[in-house]
Amino acid sequence: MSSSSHGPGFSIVEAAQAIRTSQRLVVLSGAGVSKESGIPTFRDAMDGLWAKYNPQQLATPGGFQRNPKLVWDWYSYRREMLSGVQPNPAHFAIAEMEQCLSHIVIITQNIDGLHQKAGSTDVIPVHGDIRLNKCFANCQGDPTYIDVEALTGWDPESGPPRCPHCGAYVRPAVVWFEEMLPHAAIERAFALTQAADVMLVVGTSGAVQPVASLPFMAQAQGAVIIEVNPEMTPITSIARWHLAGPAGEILPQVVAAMKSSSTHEGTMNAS
Ligand code: BV8
Repeated sequence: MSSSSHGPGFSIVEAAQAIRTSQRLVVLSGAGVSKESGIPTFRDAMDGLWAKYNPQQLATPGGFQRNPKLVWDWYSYRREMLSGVQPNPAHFAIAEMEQCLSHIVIITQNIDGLHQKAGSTDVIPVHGDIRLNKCFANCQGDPTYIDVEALTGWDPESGPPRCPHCGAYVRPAVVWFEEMLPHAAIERAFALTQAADVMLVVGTSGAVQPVASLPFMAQAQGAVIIEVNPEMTPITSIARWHLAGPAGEILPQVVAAMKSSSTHEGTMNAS
């Protein structure tokens, strides 16, 4: 086990080797993986216009019911910020890992869809997707997605539209605080965590439950934890390697090391 004088090791080559030889790799990502795409993290999003509100007031069912237009406008503001945003090298590096590994799954807390946009094919968005909307009452089943572009006679300035089926408010298809996570998504995330041999944790402060428990559940059943984050977090203490730096710089180096060692191994086997 490599560990520098101050706890977990910083060894891109060793971490890359652990990922390359993994059998059941799970990636867990948070807002930090999208930071270098220019998306403020969940708490940053409170800059400027929204500085006076607490996100945990806005991102709750009660907050929406108390002031549907305010919350709808906050999501419209965040959607506008997202409209021109592209995946960054961190997303692309994670997508590229699929070329070396057949069994990589990404559990993401992010609602921006950038892992999918970067080409990752097995992504579990456990907190939903800001690009989608649904009926607040889920009147046709959970979730009842609503295409607001197809709604006629709705003035976006007036706040959220009404569900064409039942008349309840339409809302962003994201998971708010005090809401259960989508059952199938979180069940699969728990099952993959229990089976993982390596968990790569990228850009999360580990503050929000139940997702924040996943690295600890993985480690408890024997998985090797690798953390990529410029800061230390509660997860750092259980990480075999804490690769301290921006994911957009670190992860391309990890993928390069994975490729060079597999090429090297291939050459060795060939000789
Ligand atoms: C639930 C979608 C059951 C919406 C989000 C009291 C104690 C403990 C728990 C609770 C409690 N009271 C309530 C709870 C449960 C609550 C919770 O955990 N609260 C916390 C705040 C205490 N959780 C819930 O309510 C969940 N549901 O538990 O259901 C239940 C039912 C009824 C009643 C109670 C419980 C639902 C949680 C989902 C909330 N929805 N998002 C939206 O976005 O609008 S959460 C949102 O915030 C994100 O999705 C994400 O999950 C979270 C932010 O976390 P991160 O992604 O980690 O981002 P953060 O900004 O914190 O950190 C960024 C990291 O990146 C940092 O570490 C930084 O260093 C790093 N970084 C920066 N730059 C880079 C980088 N890393 C790499 N590269 C870089 N360049």
